[in-house]
Amino acid sequence: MNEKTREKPNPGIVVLTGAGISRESGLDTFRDADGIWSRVRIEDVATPEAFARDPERVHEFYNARRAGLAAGEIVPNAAHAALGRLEAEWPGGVLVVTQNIDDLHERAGSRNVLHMHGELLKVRCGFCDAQAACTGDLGVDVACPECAVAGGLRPHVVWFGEMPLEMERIYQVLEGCGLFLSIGTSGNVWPAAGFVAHVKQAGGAHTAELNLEPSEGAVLFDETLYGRATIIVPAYIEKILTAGW
Ligand code: BJW
Repeated sequence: MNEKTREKPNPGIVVLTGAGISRESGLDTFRDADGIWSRVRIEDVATPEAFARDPERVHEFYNARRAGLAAGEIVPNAAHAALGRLEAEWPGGVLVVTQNIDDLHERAGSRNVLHMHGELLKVRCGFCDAQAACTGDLGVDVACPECAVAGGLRPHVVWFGEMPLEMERIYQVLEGCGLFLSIGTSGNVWPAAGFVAHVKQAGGAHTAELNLEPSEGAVLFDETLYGRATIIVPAYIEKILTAGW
């Protein structure tokens, strides 16, 4: 533990996660060779323009992913469990800011989770802005459970060109944390890719990247650890809980 953390014994921990943490649970990443963007084009499924042009195509893409997640074949892995343990045992605050739209952090016991790119098991109505849980298929003929109008429901996810969720709160916790961990993200997508620089600018926290390989912003981290999330994350969390950083 460095001088800064000794002065402040129970600082908060912010953990940014990306698709790599869920890879060993059976969910595809986006930019790896076998990733989602190797099979479908971003412009066809992950922009508001794509949804306006061909909503059925976009629904089909998310319906398939939702069905997999809701069927229960996909379960949290040891990396998700380690973050649940960190929150339960660390004497300060722990916040998971995830880019993932799956619910594996919650299922592994994390309670403080912000889904900055939304949640696959929720829908949002474009007419009345209501949100609702959703485990089934969406289509253009499905009516909103709140306003009863059909045709306005969309997956509650953040597409390219849209504002990620909870940004004000995220920047606030980044500025006050003692440790910033980035796990399983390639650092290609903004604003998440800029979090490590933001933390450093704010001045205090130790920063660590845990990933299969160096991310785009790897050189910005104080510490880097490369390997499979199910191996390196539990080991790193064990170290934090016993000896700090
Ligand atoms: C393992 C592993 C194992 C594998 N163990 N690790 C030009 C320059 C800069 C920015 C822009 C630009 N033009 C446009 C922008 C902005 C744009 C952007 O970033 N574009 C870039 C592509 C250039 N961003 C946006 O539009 C965002 N909105 C925005 O910026 O609003 C304005 C704003 C500005 C400032 C403040 C606030 C607001 C919105 C982004 C929306 C992203 N949406 C998606 C899809 C929706 C959800 C879904 O369908 O699931 O979110 S895209 C996709 O990428 C998904 C992910 O959350 C996101 C990040 O991907 P992630 O998680 O990093 O996955 P991968 O696949 O990239 O990486 C996986 C990593 O895991 C790899 O490194 C592997 O090695 C590793 N790995 N197996 C450990 N077993």
